[in-house]
Amino acid sequence: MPTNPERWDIFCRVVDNFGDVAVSWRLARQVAREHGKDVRLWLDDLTVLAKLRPEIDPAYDLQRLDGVQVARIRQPFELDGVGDVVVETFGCDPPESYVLAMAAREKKPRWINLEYLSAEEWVEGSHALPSPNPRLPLVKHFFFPGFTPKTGGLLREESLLRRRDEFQSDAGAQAAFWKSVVGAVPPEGALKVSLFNYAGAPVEGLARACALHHGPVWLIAPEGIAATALAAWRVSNRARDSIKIVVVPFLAQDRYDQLLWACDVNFVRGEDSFVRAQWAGRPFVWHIYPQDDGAHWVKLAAFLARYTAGLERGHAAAVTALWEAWNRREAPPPGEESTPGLAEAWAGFVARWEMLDVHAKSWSAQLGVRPDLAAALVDFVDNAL
Ligand code: TRH
Repeated sequence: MPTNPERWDIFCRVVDNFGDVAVSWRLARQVAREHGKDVRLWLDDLTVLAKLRPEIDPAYDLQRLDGVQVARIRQPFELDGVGDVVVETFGCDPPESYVLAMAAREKKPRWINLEYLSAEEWVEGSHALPSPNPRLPLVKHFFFPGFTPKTGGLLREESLLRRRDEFQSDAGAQAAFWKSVVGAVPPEGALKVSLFNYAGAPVEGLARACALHHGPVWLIAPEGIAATALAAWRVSNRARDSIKIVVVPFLAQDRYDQLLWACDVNFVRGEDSFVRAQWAGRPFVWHIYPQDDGAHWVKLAAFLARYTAGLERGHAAAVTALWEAWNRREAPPPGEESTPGLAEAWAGFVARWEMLDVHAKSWSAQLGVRPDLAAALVDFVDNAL
């Protein structure tokens, strides 16, 4: 750590789920560890971070982990200095008194709004744009994650792809992982599928489709929505013994990476697990956060267009068919088996597994040569502002 490192204050407010905190924590840890900044992560609710990092004790207002000071946003907010760099994630607005203190500082802090990830075209045009504050002598800049060089890139720790490759080429490490999480090692040739989705995903339809698979299938679900649906399915489908339903505890964030690395197909959701699945270099299916106005279909199509661009037409169609079937929310019409097309789409996807696995590795390699988001943000803040 340089003698007098710059102070970064990163603010995050928990809306719902884990992703906002997951992204904010990852950024904070990387800016501290890999760029030597003095980082403080402000959260209004510490219970979510404690799920991702069990070392965190939600009872403490201030604690340190991995070189990051984790502080609670208390009401009324107690000002304790202002950062040289201020990052608000997903438009969460730092406390008013803090913003006034930013404006009062002689050397104005550099203020960043880290936006949500999208593969849509318009992101490039909005990335790094300034937004002068209408009433205070402050300028905020928008920083957009993304999949192209004209965006802020993706969160990726320095050692991530090296650790992934070491794990995926070490059968012993994988066996140790499975024993520690499940208490057993999947049989040779079993298709290992991890499930992390929102409510409404046709989980039972997928279990039925897996039951038609020619070999053993392990369906692994961290406790939550998928695990509950699978347990219900298991009750009325005891006979289908080629399927092993494996419910595991919610894993610490870095262990969840290993689950993604150890599986053959990963069903992921939201933003952070979506990106981690891409770094895992394995075929994956994205359950996008559904928006009432259906805007999520545009986001899904934008990413699919980029992701399948390098794929032969039949393979691209197979990926698209499964992703669309998985994101269809309507329950199957009464008396019908499952979400229309899911079983066929799943069979078509699995039948192309080898090709899709090669593609998944080339996709993560393609993204992996670009600067990661934390490095791009530090560079932007240090050299462009
Ligand atoms: O929890 P999410 O659904 O969060 C999302 C995102 O914030 C998204 O931007 C927002 O629009 C939406 O909520 C409302 O999904 P996400 O982003 O994948 O975050 C989940 C985190 O949980 C990710 O870091 C992986 C982690 N995780 C574990 O650490 N252990 C586990 O066992 C599992 C299943 C997940």
